[in-house]
Amino acid sequence: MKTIANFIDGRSVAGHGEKFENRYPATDEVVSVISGASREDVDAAVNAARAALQGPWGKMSVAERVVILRKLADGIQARFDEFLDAEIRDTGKPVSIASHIDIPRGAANFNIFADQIATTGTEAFEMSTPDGAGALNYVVRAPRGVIGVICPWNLPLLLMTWKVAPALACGNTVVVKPSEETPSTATLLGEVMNAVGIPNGVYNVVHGFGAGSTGEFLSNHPGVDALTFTGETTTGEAIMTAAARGVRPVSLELGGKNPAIVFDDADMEQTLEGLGRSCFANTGQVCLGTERLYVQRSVFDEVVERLGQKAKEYRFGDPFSASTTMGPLISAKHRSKVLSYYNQAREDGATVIAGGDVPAVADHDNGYWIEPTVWTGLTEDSSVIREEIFGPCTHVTPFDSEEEVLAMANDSPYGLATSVWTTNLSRAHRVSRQIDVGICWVNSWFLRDLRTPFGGSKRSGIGREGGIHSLEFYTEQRNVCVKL
Ligand code: NAD
Ligand code: 6OD
Repeated sequence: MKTIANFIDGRSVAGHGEKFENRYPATDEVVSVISGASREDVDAAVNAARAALQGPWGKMSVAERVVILRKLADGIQARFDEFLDAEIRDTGKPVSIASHIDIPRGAANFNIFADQIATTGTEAFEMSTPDGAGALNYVVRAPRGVIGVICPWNLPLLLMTWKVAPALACGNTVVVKPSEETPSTATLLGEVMNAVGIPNGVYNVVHGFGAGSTGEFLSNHPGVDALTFTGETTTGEAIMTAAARGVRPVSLELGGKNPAIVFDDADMEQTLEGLGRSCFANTGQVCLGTERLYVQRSVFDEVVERLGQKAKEYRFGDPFSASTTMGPLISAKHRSKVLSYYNQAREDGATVIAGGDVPAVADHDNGYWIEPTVWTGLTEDSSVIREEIFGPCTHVTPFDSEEEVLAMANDSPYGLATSVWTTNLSRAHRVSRQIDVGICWVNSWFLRDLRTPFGGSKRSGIGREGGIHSLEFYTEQRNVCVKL
């Protein structure tokens, strides 16, 4: 049995908090025991992170940090199979996904932010003064200090490094609280940090739960200078409340109930391929995934039929097998939540086009499996259409006009992402800017350029990360005014 400890000040440290087990979602077997961090352990991690700001890390030039970031990317690639194994055992996601998305992006995040910090300048303004001598204003970027990083379980390494890489690029130190469901890759990254010579205390990991536990200890810790969080909207509210104490900057990447819109002139092959991924990839556990699909009436039957067919083609099974295309959900608890919406859809009178149940999976009877599901026939006020389910399911609603579909797409408390499928270029531009979301993909989905601003509007978050936008969050800009 693997034991997982905290990573504090460059060392593996058994926690004094709650001990808990982690289960393999594909079989329900216990795969590791984690020693959670107590309040004192979190204290030690934050203190180590603060002390590291005063050590060699705080004196490094940008160029030196860039070299280290690139070594971190290489260090992940060098231990690719270990990261892959750890991520699959924690999440149950198929090897095809983890090897093409999670682990490569975990490494890429370090290279991207090495590029960003190496090439980003700051503003300068020449000004005139009454005596004619003039003055020069320029801006310097200072690290914010100790960053608290609180992460979810759906793309563990990817989403954690999405925040840790820019934080380190900017010269901060971090204390990471991974999800209790997925403690492994953050811990493994500690070994890579040591291997590439990152000074002790720059990267720390504390394990445990959220409210009343490690997450709360970290977000409330007065030694944390800024908080960055990805997870549910209600948790985001708690983190924001904690950040208010001490007036600390906070970045929130939260939940979604993302619409997709298919017009009758869409390229159907491309559209169905994209929708198959956006509705079902990672067993629907992607914050950007489509759970509300709006299809123009003349192609409604075709899209429903073909999407239903796609849902039925997924293959469940051993996540380590290349032929498995759908893994289990993260936990028994999460499956109960998703199933409650499957039941609600039936009670509300939905037509179940595909799925709707728990499949039997040979040799993996106890895994947290769920069928990819397509519904039609619900009214827009159904909780199935309004609330984030975070499972492999979508409801399809027909529409007649642009005006009507825009009203339905925007009628949500969330505003994370959308996709619009059409071959009419004018319509693509016209519609995409009218949807109140942070990201609109046209004829694609989850196509990421990491320099772009990433985040949500409404209850899907506050702030933007990515490229220069991450530097805005992870540094404080200071103006220097020099009288000439
Ligand atoms: P969650 O909010 O339950 O947990 C996220 C993290 O917060 C975990 O580490 C948890 O232990 C911690 N936490 C929970 N309560 C806390 C508290 N009171 N104080 C401090 N920490 C606390 O989310 P989850 O179930 O892990 O992830 C799924 C959710 O994340 C979905 O809503 C999904 O949409 C969202 N998500 C959003 C994005 C995005 O970029 N917008 C990306 C991925 C996931
Ligand atoms: O690609 C990213 O940078 C990102 N933050 C993806 C989020 C996916 C949500 O599940």
